Amino acid sequence: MMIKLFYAPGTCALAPHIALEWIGEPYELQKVKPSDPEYLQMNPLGQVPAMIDGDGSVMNQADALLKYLAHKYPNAKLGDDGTLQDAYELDRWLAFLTGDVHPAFFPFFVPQRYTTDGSETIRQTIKEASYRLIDRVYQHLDKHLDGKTHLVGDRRTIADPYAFAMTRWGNFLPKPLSDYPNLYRFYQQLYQDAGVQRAMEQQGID
Ligand SMILES: N[C@@H](CCC(=O)N[C@@H](CS)C(=O)NCC(=O)O)C(=O)O
Repeated sequence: MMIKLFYAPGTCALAPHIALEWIGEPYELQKVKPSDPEYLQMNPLGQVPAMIDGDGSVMNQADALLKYLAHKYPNAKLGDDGTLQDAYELDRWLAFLTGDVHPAFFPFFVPQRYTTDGSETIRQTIKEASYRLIDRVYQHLDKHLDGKTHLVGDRRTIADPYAFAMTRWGNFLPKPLSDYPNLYRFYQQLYQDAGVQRAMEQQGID
């Protein structure tokens, strides 16, 4: 039985989706609405991505799924290179994406969860605050990517599609992505990748 990935278009589920494309083994895709009662039964967190591998139980958390895929398919060489330093570098960037970049976007995508006041003005203020958080993490990524094509080492790893999915969200912000030249170049390079293109096409996004 093959791996099945549950996704919603354009979300962080794009990261494991691209990794699956790069791995090149057959997999199944299922589009879901995270708040759908049927999906909630399967994944009570009401979040995507989720994954099932064969008869196994439901798995979630984007970075854990990415690491699982890298470990399961070592020939795809998407994990660390076996050295302690590289393992640390990969973990550090996955942690930054999960713990800093992704949460910086939450108040932008779901401002209503950050206030008990339902007024439009407050929501707008919350979004403005998220722009500052996003700017901080994007600047950090931009600086790191100076002279680099990949996030970790000189090769593609699971950190790249994760960063790509979150850089793509930059297209929805008032500040243009091109204000972060290295991040923009990273985004454009990956955008042209065949696996990235296939995953985006399957999700119906660009
Ligand atoms: N910590 C989770 C976060 C996943 C997450 O928040 N996913 C978003 C899409 S990018 C989602 O499903 N949001 C739906 C919701 O929160 O209602 C992970 O890393 O997988």
